[in-house]
Amino acid sequence: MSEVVKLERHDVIAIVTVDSPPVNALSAAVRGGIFECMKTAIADPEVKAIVLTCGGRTFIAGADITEFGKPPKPPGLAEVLVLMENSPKPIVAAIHGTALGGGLEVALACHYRVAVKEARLGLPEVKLGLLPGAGGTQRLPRAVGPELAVKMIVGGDPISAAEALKNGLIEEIVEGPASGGEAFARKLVSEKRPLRRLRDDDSKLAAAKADISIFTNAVAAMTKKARGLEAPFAAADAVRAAIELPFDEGLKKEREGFLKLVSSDQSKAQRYAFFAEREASKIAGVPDGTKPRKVDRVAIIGAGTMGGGIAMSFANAGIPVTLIETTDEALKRGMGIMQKNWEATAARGGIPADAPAKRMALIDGKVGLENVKDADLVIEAVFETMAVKKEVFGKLDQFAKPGAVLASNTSYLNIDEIAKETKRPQDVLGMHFFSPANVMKLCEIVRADKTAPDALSTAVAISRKIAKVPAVVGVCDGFVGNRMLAQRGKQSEKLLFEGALPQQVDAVVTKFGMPMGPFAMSDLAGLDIGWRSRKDRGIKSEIADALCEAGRFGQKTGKGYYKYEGGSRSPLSDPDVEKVIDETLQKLGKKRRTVSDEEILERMMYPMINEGARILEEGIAARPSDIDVIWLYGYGWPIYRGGPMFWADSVGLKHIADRLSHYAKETNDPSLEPAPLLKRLAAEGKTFASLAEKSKAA
Ligand code: 3H9
Repeated sequence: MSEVVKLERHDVIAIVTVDSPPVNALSAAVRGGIFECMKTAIADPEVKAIVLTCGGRTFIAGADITEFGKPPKPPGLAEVLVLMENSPKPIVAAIHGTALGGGLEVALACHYRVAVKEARLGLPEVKLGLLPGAGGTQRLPRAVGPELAVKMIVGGDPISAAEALKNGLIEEIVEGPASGGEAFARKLVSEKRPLRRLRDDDSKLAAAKADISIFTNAVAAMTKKARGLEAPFAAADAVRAAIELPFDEGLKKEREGFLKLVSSDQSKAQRYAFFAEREASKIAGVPDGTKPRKVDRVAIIGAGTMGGGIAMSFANAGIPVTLIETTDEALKRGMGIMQKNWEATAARGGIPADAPAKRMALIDGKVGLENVKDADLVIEAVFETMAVKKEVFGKLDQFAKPGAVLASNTSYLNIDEIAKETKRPQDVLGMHFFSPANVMKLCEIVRADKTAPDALSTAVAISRKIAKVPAVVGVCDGFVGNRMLAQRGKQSEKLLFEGALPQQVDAVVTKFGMPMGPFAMSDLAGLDIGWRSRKDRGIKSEIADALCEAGRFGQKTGKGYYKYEGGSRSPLSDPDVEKVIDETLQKLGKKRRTVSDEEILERMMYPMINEGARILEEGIAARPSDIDVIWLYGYGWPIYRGGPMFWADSVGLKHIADRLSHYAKETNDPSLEPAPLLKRLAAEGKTFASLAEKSKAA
């Protein structure tokens, strides 16, 4: 018996219950508790079978991630699992919630597994830059065959109890975990069923042993999107060892792989991102115990690209939506696009065949703003100009029910100003979704001057409910993400005037791990938008202007900074663009110089980090990790680099500050001078992470 693991005996059945909130992670205390309880139950002559189950909301959710990188404490998980697998009495894992990582590995070392129908089972270690390190890569292929094992281990996504049953990962679906586990254990005893040790059962490996392409094809399919990541490949190697080596040797290979990854920079960054994401949903400055308001129905204003994508996100989570447009025609168009999108996903097997109809049934299309009246949350996604937004919020004030949260999906406008159009500024905030809104995970939640704490926590809670990652930010032009991106945009444009080509800049940025470079991104967004806005404001950007004057508006015209052939979206370098650049520079009397890749990388990243420092100083973001979350989930920052502020710490703030000063002088751009916060941290030899430690201590 221990604080977190208890042993009870119901005549011949011993029940071992782990109860270590919040997620029963395998801390040293939990490992020790399981070890002692199992030893006692095995030694008890009255006990004929043992059930391992968990209290609280879930079965064991894995190793305790906070212990990684610290000196190991006994007993090791491997030692606990050897004791369990070698038990002469059958052990049944009874699963509810999520059996993940080390949690599923514990279950795999049991002789039998049962689960409730809502349970999910998986080995998500790759998402933390790791591989399963307690036998998962050796036992799971023996339980379900190498193809599904590769999908689960290299891909990292869990499977449902139904899929686990179909593939032999569990024996039965039960009603309640403890009662179902106990009933199953009694059946084992009365039927005198033999012990099933996965380590001794190679039957499901036979096909891949005869033809390794079964394994290699599965790996190729799962690593297609693993660019730059180490863990998926190392995890695949460990599964290969299950097929090619005896169990104990495979286990050794797995251990070596795990130890290498656990100390790698990539895994450190990915573990940081895991906690940063969770930290971001804790709102700084909101009193403990603030309860979110109830949200049973959402109204979305505007059925365009953003509004439609946001509506889909809510319907995907089963939340009813009133989708509002100004005309029947616009509404019909928006609804048609959503239906088509869902049908395409269903055709690819991404959602069940009946899901599109079910989700469409959750969306009630209406014409007229008065239809917001039943909504608990209203999200405005209309044209991005202040005048239009103000008009909409003025009307919302008349029609929305008291206490409804009123959100704007603006990507840069001032929410304080928008809130003034209502008599209830305490209910107004920003919810900035990213395009395509049904895919991108980030939601910047903009806290305005008068936003009430419970309105803010409603927006955070509902974002999590629709599987988005919320990050709370303050009011400023472009909020956190776009404000930082603007600094990169400024530099990328300047680099063209100095001698770099779009393809060179983009190659450096994508090699770093971003999904797209700034010029390919501009081509995707359309160059004409900026061109028109520059004309309105009387501003010039000679190269971009020349491209637009030549009808090169980006992907939509098949030409922009690149050319696109045969309707393809793949950018191809275009000598004509180089010509436009050369001619423009000649006109301006400028000479091209060779710009190194190193300079490009520094000028793409450091000014963004500098802006991040200003954002922290102004309190627009509460924590450096919130900025990282924004970049990870809104802009495709490579997860294995943790986020811009985390990455900056690894580069060294002094180096970054020095280089910024250098470029400020070299390019005659005082805006590149290091921000006071960056300067101070650099001078003190500190990191951005040190700020988070300080705010936690406060
Ligand atoms: C592993 O197992 C390696 C082995 O193969 C090898 C061993 C040798 N550890 O997400 P939530 C905290 S690697 C420590 O908000 P939900 C989390 O930080 C591990 N803490 O809840 C949060 O704390 P706070 C493989 C953990 O209901 C609180 O629990 N396993 C861990 O939305 C609630 O979390 C995984 O990768 C942990 N393992 O989702 C699973 N897990 O309240 C990781 C959670 O202070 N976990 N916490 O912010 C998850 O995916 C989700 O947490 C889960 C619950 C689905 C379980």
